[in-house]
Amino acid sequence: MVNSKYTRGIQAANTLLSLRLVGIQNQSLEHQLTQGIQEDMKRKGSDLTSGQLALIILALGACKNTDEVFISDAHLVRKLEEKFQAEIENMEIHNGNPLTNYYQLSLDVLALCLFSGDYSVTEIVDRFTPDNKNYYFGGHFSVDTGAMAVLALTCVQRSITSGKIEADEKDLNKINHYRESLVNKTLSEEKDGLFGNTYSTGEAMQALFVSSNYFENEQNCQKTLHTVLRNVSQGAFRTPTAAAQILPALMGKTYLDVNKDSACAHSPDFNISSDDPVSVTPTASPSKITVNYSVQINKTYSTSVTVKNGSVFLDVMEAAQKKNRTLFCFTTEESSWGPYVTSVQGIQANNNDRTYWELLSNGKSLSQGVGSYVVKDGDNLEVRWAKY
Ligand code: CBY
Repeated sequence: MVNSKYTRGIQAANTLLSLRLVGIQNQSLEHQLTQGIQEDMKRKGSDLTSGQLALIILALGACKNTDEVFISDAHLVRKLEEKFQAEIENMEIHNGNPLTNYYQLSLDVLALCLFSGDYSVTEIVDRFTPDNKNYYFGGHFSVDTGAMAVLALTCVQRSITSGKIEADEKDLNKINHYRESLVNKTLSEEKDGLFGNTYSTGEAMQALFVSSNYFENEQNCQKTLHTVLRNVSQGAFRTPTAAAQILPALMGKTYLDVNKDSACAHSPDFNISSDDPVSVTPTASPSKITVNYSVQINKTYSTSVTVKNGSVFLDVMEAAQKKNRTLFCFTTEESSWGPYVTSVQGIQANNNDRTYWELLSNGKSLSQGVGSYVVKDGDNLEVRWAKY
């Protein structure tokens, strides 16, 4: 994160939030990241999604610093209230589907809650019931989404109990019940110490810190730490966003610590090592590899391409596109996790219809995007027109 060149866009917000929460003090980097965020805001204007704006507020407002002036001068909280409202309106028109997703709606509620924005508790009680379809992708519970909702609901619950906002006893009870239910769903996704997969575990840990006693058990704690640290050494958290999303949990912090009155943490002993993680690419392997690539809509269109060893999924898509533009053309959009495939053969993913292009290898859905998944010789790669 510290050495990364990604000091712009939403990656910068993720990074800044994480560094501030764990108390890594590096003024020139913080300055660079703040600048990057502000430039991105200017460039995108009102095109920022609600969750992106929420993340920016959390990052800029984290741990008592001078960027707070910018938050109020630029009326960021009021703008977020409007974007949150637009999400709700979209759900009303489009069969309960928000403009973005529930991970972002949860970030919205969290930021509004922590930065004294206006939101309706009744609205939240209506929208965040644990059986809401937006917690599920393809019928499967999204741990990232559930965890972010637990953090948001915990903040709201604390605001009610401390008297910061008013609410019915009934609503408070419901919120507590939702938290409990979402925590149980998260716990039931535990495997080998991870919750969901490698990349949702950091957020699940945060949710469990604030809403369960799971990690008070030393064995549970050791198991999760052991697996996460093994993944770290295998390079799983090489991308800045992946690193930013696991670090707070490893340091025992949560996004709810963002508006503690004092600076969040002082970690003078924090040792920033600039060593590269162990390389995962085997050394003695051919310099070129061949993989199968197919696009599945109703029909399957297949080809075979040869790429350099160490190539990622995106390189394969580009090679296939070069061979046959009609069948294999595609477009991408930048996301904090790298490129996101928005269309193939001109067919566009659409949140209102819950459609997207799913990535698979050998029939298994991937847990990394096209810019990170390193392909192996003989892989059967597929992009499939799917519903979530
Ligand atoms: N962030 C967001 O808005 C994204 C929220 C998130 C829950 C996110 C995972 C979690 C996170 N920490 O950010 C999410 N993914 C969502 C909501 C979605 C849906 C996007 C559409 C929408 N309604 O907003 C959707 C379509 C279900 C989806 N993710 C698809 C995919 C696939 C992308 C393929 C493509 N077309 O490019 C893919 C690759 C799964 C697949 N096999 O097809 C995918 N997601 C993955 C792997 C991931 C993980 C990325 C991990 C990594 N190392 O790259 C993820 C962390 C994330 C990003 N998705 Co989605 C989940 C995980 O595996 N733990 C807020 C914003 C401000 O930044």
